[in-house]
Amino acid sequence: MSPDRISLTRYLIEEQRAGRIGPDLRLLIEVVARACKSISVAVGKGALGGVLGDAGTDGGSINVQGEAQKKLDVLSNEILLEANAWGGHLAGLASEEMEHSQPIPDVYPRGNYLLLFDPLDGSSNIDVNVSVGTIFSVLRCPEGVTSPADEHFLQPGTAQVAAGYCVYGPSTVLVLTVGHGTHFFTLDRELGSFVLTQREVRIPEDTQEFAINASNQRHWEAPVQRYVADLLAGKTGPRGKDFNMRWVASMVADVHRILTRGGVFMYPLDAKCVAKGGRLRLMYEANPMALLVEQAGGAASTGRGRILEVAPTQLHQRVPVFLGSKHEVEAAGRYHAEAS
Ligand code: AFP
Repeated sequence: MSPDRISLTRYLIEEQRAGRIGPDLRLLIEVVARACKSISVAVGKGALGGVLGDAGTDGGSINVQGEAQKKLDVLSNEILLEANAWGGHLAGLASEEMEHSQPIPDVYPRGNYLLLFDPLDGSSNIDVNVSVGTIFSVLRCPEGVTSPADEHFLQPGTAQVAAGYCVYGPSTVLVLTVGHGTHFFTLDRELGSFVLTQREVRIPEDTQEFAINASNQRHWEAPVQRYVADLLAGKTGPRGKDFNMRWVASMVADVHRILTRGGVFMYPLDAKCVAKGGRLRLMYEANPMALLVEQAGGAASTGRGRILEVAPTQLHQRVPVFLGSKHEVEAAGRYHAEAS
């Protein structure tokens, strides 16, 4: 590898040498990255891999979220569980695909970290060949806890020691923060290694692009109705500029676009999901994405407060999400404040 190409391994060794991460966290991130490479290969096979379509027998399989499980959801979850079991860096893990968290099996040594993940986010897009991804969040296992249970995972997003995602798109990109900036690592498929391709990503504070599932418009709360209506009013409206819209319906793809060129991503409360608290899960979707976005100079809000400061009460709880370009997220917050 030429001297100016910095691999993920070298980046993590340099972070450890600088005292910003310890050896166990370095190992954890390497193991997760290796698992993401395996998932990338499985996703990349598409129809040739025999892994498209719904999991389970003819009736399909429903996960703990009450959502249809895809074969790749199950495979990705298994890849992450197996990769992280034996290393001695983790005390336990939690997954969107598992009702409860799992302590590391007794046959292996346990470490001081907790790993939470959505093994394959955007899985409704798999069968139509649209980008999907893996999202992960790392917490410390509370002092003195040797066999962590669900309640030990219920820490606010500010407690995350690392967070990231891997987007399986035209290229496979691992996006990572260990609390010192957000960085992109692109998978070199020939060498099989992640290469640092963008250090210290910065999200523009202003944008003319928003992302929301507009089919829910009639279900939104009043402040969101007004906020989006003003975006749509464009140059002649109160915002005085035209806006563009994107909606991939894979959070990792939408967030990656925003980290790359700015924008605001919204999954607000709506009449369909208000009883559940929102659509997106706090612990392994909103929190890791919020840390990545804030580390890149953006903002991440529930509309009524900072996502990273939400005090979790349930492992799979959901929250409304507004994240991306700082000034636009703040604007959405003002519409909520005025309404209340
Ligand atoms: P799936 O993993 O079930 O496809 O859900 C993806 C997701 O959690 C998130 O990645 C998207 O932003 C959001 O749901 C899309 O929701 P809609 O399908 O309601 O647009």
